[in-house]
Amino acid sequence: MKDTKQKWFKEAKFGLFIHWGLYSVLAGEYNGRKTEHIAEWIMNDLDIPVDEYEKLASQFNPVKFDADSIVKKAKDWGMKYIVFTSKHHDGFAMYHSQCSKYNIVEATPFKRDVLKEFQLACEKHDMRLGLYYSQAQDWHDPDGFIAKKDNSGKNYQAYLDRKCVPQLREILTGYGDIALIWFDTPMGTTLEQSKRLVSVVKELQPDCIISGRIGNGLGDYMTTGDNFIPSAPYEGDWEVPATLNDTWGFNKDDHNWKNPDDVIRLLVKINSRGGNYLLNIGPDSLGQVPPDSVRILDKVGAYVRENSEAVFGTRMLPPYAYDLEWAQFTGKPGKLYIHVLKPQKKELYLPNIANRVKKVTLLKTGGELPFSMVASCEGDSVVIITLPDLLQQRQNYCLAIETEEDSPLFEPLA
Ligand code: H79
Repeated sequence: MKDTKQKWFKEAKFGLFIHWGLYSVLAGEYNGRKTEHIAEWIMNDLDIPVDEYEKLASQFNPVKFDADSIVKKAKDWGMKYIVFTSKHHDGFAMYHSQCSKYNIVEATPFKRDVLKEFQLACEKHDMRLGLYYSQAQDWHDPDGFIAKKDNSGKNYQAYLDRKCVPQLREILTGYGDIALIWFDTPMGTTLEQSKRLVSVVKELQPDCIISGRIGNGLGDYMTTGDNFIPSAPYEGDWEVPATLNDTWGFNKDDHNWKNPDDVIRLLVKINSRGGNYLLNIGPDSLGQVPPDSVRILDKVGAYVRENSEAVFGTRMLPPYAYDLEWAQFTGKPGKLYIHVLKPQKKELYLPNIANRVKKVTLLKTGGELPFSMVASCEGDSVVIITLPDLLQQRQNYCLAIETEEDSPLFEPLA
């Protein structure tokens, strides 16, 4: 079982992933060819030569970028941490690196250290900042790994010594407290090499936690597969990285946006199973967050804000906790929250609740709802909650149940 030993991560439940880099300039299309896949992979997918891809830097001038407004939005959406791509697989540093000129300050007309701007905005808005860093794949450095290519001639150790470790030191010493390092795709990283990366991180920032994708089982918490939502709970600390459409980096042609109602359901589903939801935005070449992402997250954020007690700080519910078509459940000791996600009629029936219910309230207002506990024909106890007129046929609201016992337990459903 993974344990970050960091209370903030256990309680966070909702974070913002930001994928932003040179690939955002291409927005899914290079020389009239479109990628069919995740847009930040375009260099690899369309076999763009290094010297061609490098030229994107001279076109990268995101004058609309405003770290403060993005961090403020994340705060409004109820998110507790941000993870920003300091260097993705393409090898381009989104901060002022001293050990590679291939960085946003030295290689672009923009010349601004956007990581520094994120740091200051996060400090101002009391937001934790984590950094994605691609430790094994680097399509720019001759010794970085490249997925789907022949890597036999690579001296990965030389890459670690020359670029990866020095850059890790930079991001861990120049940008304040870093909440976590989000390593990804370990590829050929050996156990010794993973251990070295852990020691570099912990030596510089002992409280900085390390994602599961450092490889060799060393991470402080478990990261599920991209967009993988487990149906059963996991013990310990874990997180689902997820997209709002089908790409991480900006793709102008990807309009396959998730429905905000589905995103709300996914959030509370992950929370009920004990996990955090790290939800992605991919700003465009000007630094603007896609309006559809804002539209979706505004709606999700309104739900989270109104019902933050039923999201933030919730614990894993037992594996047999309800997973109903119309509702998801989250819980804390002595509290059970029913997220009502589909319109319901006058009465809600909750069978098989083992605990004795003390009180039912509408979480948003604190207003009490009448309820009764009766024995079903099968002999279990059923809680019947009467919905006021105002809630009937509504959806996306949350009811809080106070129970007598210390934790919200269910009997297994038959
Ligand atoms: O940063 C995001 C992704 O770029 C990264 N992880 C998330 C958080 C990631 N790295 N690897 N992968 C995701 C999976 C790679 C899938 C691939 Fe493909 C399938 C790579 C090669 C085949 C898709 C299809 C991308 C290129 C072709």
